[in-house]
Amino acid sequence: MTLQIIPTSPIDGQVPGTSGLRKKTHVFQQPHYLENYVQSIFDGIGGVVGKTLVLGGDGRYFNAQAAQVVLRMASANDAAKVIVGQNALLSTPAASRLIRKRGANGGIILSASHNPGGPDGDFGVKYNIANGGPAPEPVTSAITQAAAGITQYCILTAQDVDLSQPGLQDLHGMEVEVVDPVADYASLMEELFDFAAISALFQSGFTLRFDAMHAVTGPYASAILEDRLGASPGSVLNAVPLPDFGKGHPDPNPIWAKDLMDVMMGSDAPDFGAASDGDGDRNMIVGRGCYVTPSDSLAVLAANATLVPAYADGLKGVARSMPTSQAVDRVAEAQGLDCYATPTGWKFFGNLLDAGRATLCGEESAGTGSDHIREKDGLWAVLFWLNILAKRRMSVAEILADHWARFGRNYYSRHDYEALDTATAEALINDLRDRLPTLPGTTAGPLTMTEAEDFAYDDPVDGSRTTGQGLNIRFDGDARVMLRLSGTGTEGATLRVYLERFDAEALDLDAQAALAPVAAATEALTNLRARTGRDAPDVIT
Ligand code: VG1
Ligand code: CO
Repeated sequence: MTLQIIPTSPIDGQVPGTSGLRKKTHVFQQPHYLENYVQSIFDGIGGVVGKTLVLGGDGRYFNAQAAQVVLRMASANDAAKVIVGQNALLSTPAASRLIRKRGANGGIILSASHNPGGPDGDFGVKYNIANGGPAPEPVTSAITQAAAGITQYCILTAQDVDLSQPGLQDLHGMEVEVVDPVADYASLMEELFDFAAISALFQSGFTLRFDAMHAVTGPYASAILEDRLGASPGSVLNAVPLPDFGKGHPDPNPIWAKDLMDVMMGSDAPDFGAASDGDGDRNMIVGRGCYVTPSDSLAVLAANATLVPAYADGLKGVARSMPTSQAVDRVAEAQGLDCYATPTGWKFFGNLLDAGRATLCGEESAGTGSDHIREKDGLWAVLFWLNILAKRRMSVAEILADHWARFGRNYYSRHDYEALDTATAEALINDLRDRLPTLPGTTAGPLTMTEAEDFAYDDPVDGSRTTGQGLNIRFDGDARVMLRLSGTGTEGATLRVYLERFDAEALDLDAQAALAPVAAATEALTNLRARTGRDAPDVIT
């Protein structure tokens, strides 16, 4: 084994987005690319001398090789220890849990989350801090700066570390501890939820289908839902993580989890369906004949939280990303809870959770979580729903109908325009931003605008300000649209258009029909079709 110091120079585009650095796999496989970025993480956090890190990934193509590079670099940079998931696997929530439980200084998660994997797919690297959560803005800025000025990296020449069995090993003076990726996470879930009640629900004949989408959640879902809780064998589908996710798109929404949706809308659907994404932090919830939007799911969890042992004493507060529907705000108002609206990305919830200001957090993009860790958590959301169903003994559809009857319904949908020409998409946003001050009081299509803001967030805990987080336009009649560009895509620009309208009386409309006036107003406001040359969104969720 020899220690090498390799001269290098900065590589364009090594700037983390909404959730880590995400690029095409072949970009990450270029000489020095991964090494430059890993060294920049180490340099950006003030070095790793004597530190303990957690390491794992979602099992996608290049995961295993990249994990070996991180280990050799951590050792060469004098880290004391790396705790790594067996076979270099860890779901994002399990990594967050492990960082917290072991008091590690941070962790590296190898994942491009819901983006497809494989040689032609995407790869990614995320850094999480000691609270278990995604690196906040000051840390990602320091990493970006380090990447922009990098001159060398340190790496060991060594054989691959055997990650196939749990146990301790030495890598040139650094301890490598291989751990079962599921055990700690599963025991945390058992502490939070009423496993006895959920087991009894399954014993009563309740049926479930969980689609792991060939991604990292499979082993977790099989161990918890089938082995511990007694869901019938075969309830967890696509449970073996594959490097290319079975050529699928591991994004749990009605489009990409269509197989599950078809089953759930069919005549002999099980009682409950769920899916998770590449790295296990997202969730989709669907009842028999009844899809639950992530925004509604967050509101339902908040309204029913005291049925779960961990939240039996009530919530400290709730938080949602700004584009997420305001359904949870109504629950918070009814319960006298503080409700925060943050920019998109889980990193903005960390301070609220650490400060004990919020217990539940959620994003419209199928992310829900709580203060049990510092990441969104797909399987946790599924268990939360199962706990509610076990206690209330109603169907998903009945729970939703009951919720809307109490709180009214926030019709909600997101329209994505993918792989747009970057200049076109940026110009569309910039033009609209320039016009914001003139909009209130004027009309757009069928609606009158009441407010228009370029969303900026003042963190109530550390006082930091984050600007340019999306254009938020409110209309008469309790409706709004928000527009922003994605920070996780790897091809051109993805424009996200978030549509919302509240209705206290008409609770059973088709969501797209209910939102048609908001969509028409958005088209009138942006001239989106002509500008992008697109007749319709690529993905509607
Ligand atoms: C998207 C979602 C955002 C989520 C992020 C990471 O970001 O909109 O809510 O936090 O992905 O999720 P963007 O910038 O593309 O809109 V994950 O599960 O992909 O790490
Ligand atoms: Co994810």
